Amino acid sequence: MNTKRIMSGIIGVLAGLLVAMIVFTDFNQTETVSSADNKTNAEKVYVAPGEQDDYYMMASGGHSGQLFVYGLPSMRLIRQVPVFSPDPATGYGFDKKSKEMLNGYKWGDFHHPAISETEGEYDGRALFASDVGNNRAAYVDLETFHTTDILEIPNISGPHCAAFVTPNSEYFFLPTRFSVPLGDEYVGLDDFSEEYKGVMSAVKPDFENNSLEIAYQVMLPPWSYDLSDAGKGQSNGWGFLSTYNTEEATTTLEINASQNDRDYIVMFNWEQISKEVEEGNYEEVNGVKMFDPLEHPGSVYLVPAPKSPHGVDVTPDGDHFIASGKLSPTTTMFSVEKALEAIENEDFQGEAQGLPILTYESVVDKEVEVGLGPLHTQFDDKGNAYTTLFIDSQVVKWDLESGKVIDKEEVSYSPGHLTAVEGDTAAPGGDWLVSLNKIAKDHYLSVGPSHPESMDLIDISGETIEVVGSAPSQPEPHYAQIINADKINTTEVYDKDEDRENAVWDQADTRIERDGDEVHVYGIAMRSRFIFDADSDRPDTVTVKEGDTVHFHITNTDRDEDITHGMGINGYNENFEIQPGETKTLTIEADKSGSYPIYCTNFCSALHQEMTGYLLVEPK
Ligand code: RUQ
Ligand code: CUA
Repeated sequence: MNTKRIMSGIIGVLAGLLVAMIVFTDFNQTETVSSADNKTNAEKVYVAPGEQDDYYMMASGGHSGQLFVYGLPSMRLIRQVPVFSPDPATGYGFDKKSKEMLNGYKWGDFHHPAISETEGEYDGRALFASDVGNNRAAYVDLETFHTTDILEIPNISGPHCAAFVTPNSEYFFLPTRFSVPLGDEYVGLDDFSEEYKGVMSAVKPDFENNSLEIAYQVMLPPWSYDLSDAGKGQSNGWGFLSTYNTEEATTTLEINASQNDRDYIVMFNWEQISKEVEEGNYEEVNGVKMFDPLEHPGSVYLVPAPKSPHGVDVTPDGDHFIASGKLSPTTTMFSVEKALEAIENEDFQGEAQGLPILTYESVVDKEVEVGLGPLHTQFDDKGNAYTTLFIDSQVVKWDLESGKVIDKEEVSYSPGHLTAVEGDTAAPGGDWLVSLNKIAKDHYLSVGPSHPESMDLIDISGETIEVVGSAPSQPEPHYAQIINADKINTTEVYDKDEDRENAVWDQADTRIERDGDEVHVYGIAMRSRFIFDADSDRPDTVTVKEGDTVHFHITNTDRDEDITHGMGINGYNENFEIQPGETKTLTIEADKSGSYPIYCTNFCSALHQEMTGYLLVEPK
């Protein structure tokens, strides 16, 4: 944007404010009306320089593999947090720890973030992520906004349904979109229905160590599992998954997976399954405890749902679950109470792949005619639901009690998910909602044949709903969660006293040690120099021999907020950042001789440009 535009933008906003002040000033009573209802749209979303947003929006970055953190209501992009893919700016995937975590993977496909919960509400401790591309789960620590653990999960194939967390973060579940033969074996597609399985994993977070482990897996029929949600309130202990391709088609799914009028919502009792697994009711597959609901019946049931349901969402009170049939004009609300009753009375209309199907009429509460292409639903604090209509390019507000549509708002265009303030918890907010749109078309300045995705900010505080802001987003916001900013407590500087390998705090302790052809550099980065060996004439130079392996263990000894240093090695294709008080290790093979400048890549002081050194590699 050029200065002229910025100026005219600012003038526009100021003019808007002025008009608003005049319009909303009641001159008779000389009192300014300041209620939120009367604010102009510009005022509602304006966060002045230096002021902070009320909410964090944590948005999945789809096939970028990363997490995007926005502030709301300003929609400013605050941070990109690398999760499943390398990130050269921060050196994620370059330094030892993150390189080991990524384990050679070049990309990930991050679909649905899940913030950890306590008693059904976000607690701001961690965010869990799932990778549809390479079957992984990640732990993002919300104190540092760093990915602290990545778990590679065997036996699964595209955990799209994930992640969804249980109300007290006992587990999060990763059901899969694709089915594959159990145990990663080759089996031809002619044997699909018998030999392929859709496996769901239960992952247990460890909040002490910021890490993850697989608790067990559940073997499900060879269908595609699409979205899921955990029960709460009276449905606590249960999970709900949507399915498609219950036809078990193995080719041209576009046609073949849309034959049946009904697919299913899978209800599974995770509390019971966890107990059964504890009692030893499992088989081991690839080192993981695999639970088979056919061998141990009574924990998995099917609920018929209209044609190819996509989203399934549990209401804040936990009394209902809502399935949106992407190929039907309705969204269907089911009663948890009726479902539990049907299970109790064995009120089944049949079975599929050995699993009992509850009688539709016994479980359905109502079918709501929301519009075309309903995908996902969120909630507010006033008993309303909000559903995206992919085909109609709208968000619809409807009343949970009566099922009546209250308002519809156009969005640009083709919304997939939507996210309201804490809108999937037991205690939703009720002021903002963001529609995460798949197509932007003409919405922003053109950048060629492919455009960014778009997000529309919707004010839901009144009776009717209104788009009041918009921002482009990077590929691809599958889902996002909005959390109250005061629930996030970040660390500003890494703890100096924590027990940490290879940290050097005292300049006198900096040194370069050689062990055969392994060289260890115990160094410091500080404003505005590198110290690799304080005793040397040139403390900022590292001299090694061609063929050596060099380990740079660097501690950033600056303990002031936001003084991050980077260390790039010119011509060696390496760069990583070290945040205040942090220690990181970078290992390189010194396989080419020559003189290579080292420089700080993160602007850190007036003498940042002077923060340099050399890596000298003597020829063999
Ligand atoms: S899905 S657009 Cu990957 Cu979340 Cu519904
Ligand atoms: Cu350190 Cu720039």
